[in-house]
Amino acid sequence: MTSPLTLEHDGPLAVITLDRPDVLNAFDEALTTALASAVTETANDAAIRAVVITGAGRAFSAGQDLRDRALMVEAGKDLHLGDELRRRYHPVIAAIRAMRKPVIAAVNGVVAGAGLGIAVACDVRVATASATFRAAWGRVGLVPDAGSAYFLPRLVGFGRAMDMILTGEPVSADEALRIGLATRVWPDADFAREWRAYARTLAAGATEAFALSKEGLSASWDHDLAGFLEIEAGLQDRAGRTRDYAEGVKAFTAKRRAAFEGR
Ligand code: T3D
Repeated sequence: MTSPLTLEHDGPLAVITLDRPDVLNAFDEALTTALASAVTETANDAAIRAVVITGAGRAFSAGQDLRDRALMVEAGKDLHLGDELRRRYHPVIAAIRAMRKPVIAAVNGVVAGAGLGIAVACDVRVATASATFRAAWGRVGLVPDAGSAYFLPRLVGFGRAMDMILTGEPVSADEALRIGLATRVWPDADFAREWRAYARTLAAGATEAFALSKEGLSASWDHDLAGFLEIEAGLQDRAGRTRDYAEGVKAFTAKRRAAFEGR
């Protein structure tokens, strides 16, 4: 059986490409299993210092494979979608958030449903100019899932997130950039080159400081200012003891570019 995704190593960068282009990279059982395993593998590989998730063809992902679900509905199966989420999607979301290296969603086309959930769980989203972001759940009678009701309002605000969810209308890449859903948009012809250059730069960065930064930003959601400032002090303590900090200050005084090892 062919794999529903590819995992490429480009030096310290790992590129996970969802690869079911005929169905816009919709998630069936095999794809969610393969994605969970690719995310875990890259998380555990110390040589990997940044991870890109993207899609083959004209979509990032159209979310859950609805053909699978239609077959189950037609067969009169008792559906337990909560269990499906717990078993197949939640481990992927948790692993992306726990990943101690930047995870970049390179949104190469349409992204919808649980595909949007995966994209908004990533640390940053970069998009091709023709990409569209769709909170498609309402149109099939579901609620936002794969963590999207958690991350989407934090990225774009409650009202904008609700508008996307209630209407299901596509949000263009330019609009996504304007509202903070994407942070960079490049023309379609340049997209593959640009996201790779961007991701390689992140992969050559101060990886441990990036991990601590991710920890700090995530913790800021759950603490008051006093509690958070204490967390910040602890994180900076740890960053200040890394080899990269020593290299960073030496490079600064020598007026040269720092050569970070990621630790
Ligand atoms: O476990 C659980 O069930 C948990 C629940 C998870 C939540 C979800 O993710 S629910 C699914 C949410 N996603 C959607 O509702 C999106 C469904 N797709 C669309 O609305 C449209 O395909 C798009 C707007 C994304 C793109 O439209 P368009 O016109 O560019 O392409 P298309 O012709 O609709 O799609 C191309 C092919 O991909 C087509 O197959 P065909 O006719 O060429 O053989 C289409 O059926 C297939 N496809 C698209 N999305 C899905 C899909 N096949 C299976 N599942 C899909 N989600």
